[in-house]
Amino acid sequence: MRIEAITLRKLRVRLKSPFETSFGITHDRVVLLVELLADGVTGWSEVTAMEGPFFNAETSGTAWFILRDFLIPLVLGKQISSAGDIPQFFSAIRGHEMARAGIENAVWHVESQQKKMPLAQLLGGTRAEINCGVSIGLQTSPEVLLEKVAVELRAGYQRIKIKIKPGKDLEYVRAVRKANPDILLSVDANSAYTLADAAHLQRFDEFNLLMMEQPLWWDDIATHAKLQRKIKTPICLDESIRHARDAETAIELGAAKIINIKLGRVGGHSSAREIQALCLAANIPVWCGGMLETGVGRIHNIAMSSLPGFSLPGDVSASKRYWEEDLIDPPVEVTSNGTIRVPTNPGLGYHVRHELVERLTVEKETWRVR
Ligand code: OSB
Ligand code: MG
Repeated sequence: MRIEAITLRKLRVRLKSPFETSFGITHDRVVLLVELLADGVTGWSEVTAMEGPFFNAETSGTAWFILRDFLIPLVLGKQISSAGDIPQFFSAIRGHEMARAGIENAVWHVESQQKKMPLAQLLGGTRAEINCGVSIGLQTSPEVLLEKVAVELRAGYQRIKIKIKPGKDLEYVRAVRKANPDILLSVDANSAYTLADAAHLQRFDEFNLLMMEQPLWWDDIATHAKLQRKIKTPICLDESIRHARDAETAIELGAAKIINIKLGRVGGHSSAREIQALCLAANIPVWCGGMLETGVGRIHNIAMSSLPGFSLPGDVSASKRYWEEDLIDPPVEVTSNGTIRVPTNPGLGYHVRHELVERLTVEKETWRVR
């Protein structure tokens, strides 16, 4: 196929309610969408970088800049045989995984339509439905959190993950565990602690957690291995896994017993598959993380989650948890068993709502061949 045109859009979309993590509160999600035309077929993807560099180093602004000045010129007008070729075109670029994923994932969407296959199947997915959990932001009190947890459990979600930070941790987790002795429960610190907190983090051992996600520095692997030797709760790495080599290092060092794969954070479907294959061979369970994506990113996450080895419920939830109106039709829905059916029709299996996308667009630029 030949890449003929790429349109980048910046949207500002209001979340149904603000989402608070240890690194800040998100009210509006600034969303970058990639619309890529190849051989007359349009592919869509979402760049998952956030507005500020507080989760990882990328932002929607840096992604726009890197896409415009470096990534798009490397692929525009190029003839490629498969979406899996894209990482080679970007081999000279250091970092900026979320920006790269924006191009690669859109090309996967094109390829799945050309081949008249569901994207999940093209990627090697084997599951008919995926298991879903939810991520619940920091709350004002354990009582408020308990109510949120109850709502999600009633909806059928299979795993509850709660955000923690110093001062909003043990008490909150204790309350949730006491009210729900048997649920799959995990915590996510988004790098809010240091190794000096090891004794404190050890106290979470009593809650029988499925995992503790990224307790230490966003870019650290080695110190997580030191912490893992001091606590029983399995550590799951999120922020600090950027590619398969990071996953390999983490597994070798004993820094992660579980890995969260985020399609954007690792640079796209090819890299995600490498990490999935590596973890499957090493017997490390993986699951699909979320970045408060709109439907466009969410449906790529569903396809990825259908791969073997995604044995734990992911942070892939219904559109209506975050959005009044999602950018896709139909919206993503979750069954009462806490699963999402993997689409069986060609492509992503959902329709992008072009008019709604246009209405929410605050910036737009198109690059065409010639
Ligand atoms: O660390 O998993 C995270 C949201 C934004 C940035 C980082 C994270 C999250 C979430 C929400 O936990 C996951 C989702 O439901 O999209
Ligand atoms: Mg996380």
